[in-house]
Amino acid sequence: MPHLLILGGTTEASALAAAVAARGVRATLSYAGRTAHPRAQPVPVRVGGFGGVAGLAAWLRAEQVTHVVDATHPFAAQISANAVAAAAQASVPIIALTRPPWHAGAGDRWTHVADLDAAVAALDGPPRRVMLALGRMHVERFTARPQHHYLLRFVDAPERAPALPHHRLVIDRGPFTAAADQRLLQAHGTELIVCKNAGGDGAAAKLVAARALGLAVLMIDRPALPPRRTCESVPAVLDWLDHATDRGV
Ligand code: 3Y8
Ligand code: NAP
Repeated sequence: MPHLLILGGTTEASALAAAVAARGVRATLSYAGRTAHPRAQPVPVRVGGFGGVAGLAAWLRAEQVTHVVDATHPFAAQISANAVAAAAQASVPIIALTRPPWHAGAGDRWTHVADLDAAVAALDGPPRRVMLALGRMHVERFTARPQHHYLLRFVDAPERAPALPHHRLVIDRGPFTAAADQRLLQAHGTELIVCKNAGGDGAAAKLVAARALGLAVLMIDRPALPPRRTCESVPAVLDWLDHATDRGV
C-alpha cells in the first residue's frame, strides 16, 4: 500500500497533492508551519519540523512512507538536504519536483547576486525605492541599508513592524498577477525589485511587471542543493511513482 510524503509549500506541491488525491493514492502533505493559514489540501496535512534528519527518517519509518517527493521551494535548502539523507537512511525512494530558474529575456534589466548577503551589499549608495519581494524571514538583514524606501510583501501580518525606517507593508499571498503587481509597483514608485530566483509561475508576475515598467531587478541565485533525482512536472512524478512501484523500490 503506497504512502507518499509530499514536502510542500509550493504551487507544484499543491498541484501534485490534487493529482494523487484524484488517483486515490495515499499521501501526506507536509508544511514547516511558516504561515498562519496554509492552503487547504485534498490530502492529509502535517505541520511543523520533523526534528532534523533523524526525526524525518523516524517519521518515514513510523508512517510506513513508500515514496518521498521533495516539492519544496528552491531556496528551502535545509529541508531538501535533510530529505535526501533521511530517505537514504530509511531506504525510501525520493524525487524532487522543482521548477527551472527564471532567465532574463529581452528588455530585462537584471543583476545577479549569489545570495542574500550579496543583495544587501549591492544596496549601498543613495536612497532608492526598492521592492523587497523576499517575504518576512530575511527582511531584518536589510536594516543595514536603512536609506531606501522599501515596499515589503508578507504572507501574514508580523507581530511587530519591520525595523526599516521607511517602508510600506503589503499583506498578500500569491500566486500574483502581472497586472496587479504592475499597479502595486507603480503606486509605490518602485525603481528596483530584489527577489529570489524561485522560478515557477506563482511569483513571476513581478518580473513581467518589471519588464513592462523598465525596472531593474536584483536577482538572488539559488543555493546549492544536494544531488538527487529531479523532475519538473506532476506527470513526471506520477510516472516515477508508477515505475518506482513496479521496480518494487
Ligand atoms: C508556508 C503555504 C500554494 C503555494 C503558493 C510558489 C508560489 C505563492 C510566491 C513575492 C514573492 C516568497 C514567499 C512566495 C511565493 C507561492 C506559494 C509562494 C514568495 C506559502 C506557504 C508557505 C510559505 C512560506 C513563505 C516564506 C517566504 C516565501 C513569501 C501557504 C504561501 C517571498 C518566496 O511570512 C513568512 O515567514 C513567509 C515565509 C518561506 C520566504 C521568506 O523567506 O519569507 N514563502 N509561502 C510553507 C510551510 O510552512 O511549509 O501558506 O499556503 C506558499 C507559496 N508562496 O500552494 O498555493 O510556489 O513559490 N512565498 C520567494 O519566492 O521569494 C513571495 O511576494 O513576490
Ligand atoms: P528550510 O530553511 O529548508 O528548512 C528549515 C527547517 O524547517 C527544516 O530543517 C525543517 O525542520 C523545517 N521544514 C522546512 N520545510 C518543511 C516542510 N515542508 N515540512 C516540514 N518541515 C519543514 O525551509 P524554508 O526555506 O524555511 O521553507 C519552509 C517552507 O516554506 C518549505 O515548505 C518551503 O517549501 C516553503 N517556502 C519557502 C520559500 C523560501 O523562500 N524559502 C518560498 C516559498 C515556500 P526540521 O529540521 O525540524 O525537520
